[in-house]
Amino acid sequence: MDLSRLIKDAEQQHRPAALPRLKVTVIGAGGAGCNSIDAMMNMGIENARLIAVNTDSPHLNSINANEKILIGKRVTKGQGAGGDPQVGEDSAVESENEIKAAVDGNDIVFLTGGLGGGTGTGSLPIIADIAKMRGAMVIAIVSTPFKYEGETRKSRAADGLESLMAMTDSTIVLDNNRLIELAPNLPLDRAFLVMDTVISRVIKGILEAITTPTMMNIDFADFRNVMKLGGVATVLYAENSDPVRLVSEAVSNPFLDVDYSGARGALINIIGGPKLNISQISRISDSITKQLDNRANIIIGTGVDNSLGSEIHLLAVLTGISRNEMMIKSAPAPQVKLAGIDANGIAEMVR
Ligand SMILES: Nc1nc2c(ncn2[C@@H]2O[C@H](COP(=O)(O)OP(=O)(O)OP(=O)(O)O)[C@@H](O)[C@H]2O)c(=O)[nH]1
Ligand SMILES: [Mg+2]
Repeated sequence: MDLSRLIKDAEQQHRPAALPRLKVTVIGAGGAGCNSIDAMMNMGIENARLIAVNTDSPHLNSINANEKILIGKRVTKGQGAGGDPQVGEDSAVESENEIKAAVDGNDIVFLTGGLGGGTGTGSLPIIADIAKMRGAMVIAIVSTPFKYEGETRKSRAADGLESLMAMTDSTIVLDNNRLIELAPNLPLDRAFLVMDTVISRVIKGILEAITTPTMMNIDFADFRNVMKLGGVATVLYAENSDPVRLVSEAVSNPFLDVDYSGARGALINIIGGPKLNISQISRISDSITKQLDNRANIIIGTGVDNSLGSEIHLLAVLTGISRNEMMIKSAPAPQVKLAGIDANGIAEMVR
């Protein structure tokens, strides 16, 4: 059968479906969260309002955001939470009204921050609670500290993660330690920048998947189902022009050391240049879904970005991973040096 006529007609008739306009806000809390907001402002994220929240007034002044909220003015006097999550929590409670105003009327609120300090760790669960109470779907994307940062930060981060997971629809965890394995020679400031960029891309990728009319849109209701599975979520990400390499790069580099084959949901977003075709898309998505539980709820969104040429970007958010998988796979501290700085030096720098 000659399909050329049919394809020509179809191309002429192709109209991207009109999507309901979603109101989306991204809130970054604490030093790391505010730096990620700054990275998103640089990257340019459409369809979302970017808000920076901190107890640390000089840091808040130094970054770029659509809106800034200095929380806990009475509690911290603009001087930070000093690593105490209770102070972060009290600060969010003190500034409840400003937070309410920021999240009001939103369909989705993304929250981001680095767990292990005072402000982000303590305030994020409160902000999540406020956003949920006001009807938003709440997705957190947080990093967990480098092992070098010490046990205290690690246990603060673990407690913070528990509280946060109780308040969100989905909590995507990216482990800073994975950066050491992926790029062992990165200096610390660059490693944080990489993490800020990954966090920005994940949010941008999810947003594009649900708000930009493309070839295969992700329906908001489907998206909600995949994101509401509870447990832990993490991310596979790769950029390559060769589909086979793209997949192998992505599946070998999860941003959390978990056995993700038990993931009960996945949102797969594939963006390519104008030549991205159906057979490439189906090969890529099949290779990813093969790695997952066959009962997993999988949604696939694709899009064309003319600036990409032959490059393909693959983002997979894997949701509903049980916490047991996280404990089992938790690896011992890798014994590597970051750009000639020893472990104590890094712990010092981060403090
Ligand atoms: N992605 C990213 N992570 C960072 C950055 N700076 C620190 N972190 C990580 O985030 C954790 C929390 O640090 P901060 O965000 O500085 O802490 P905070 O929430 O501001 O808390 P206080 O300063 O105690 O009020 C650290 O333990 C690091 O693992 C950054 O610039 N980007
Ligand atoms: Mg701080």
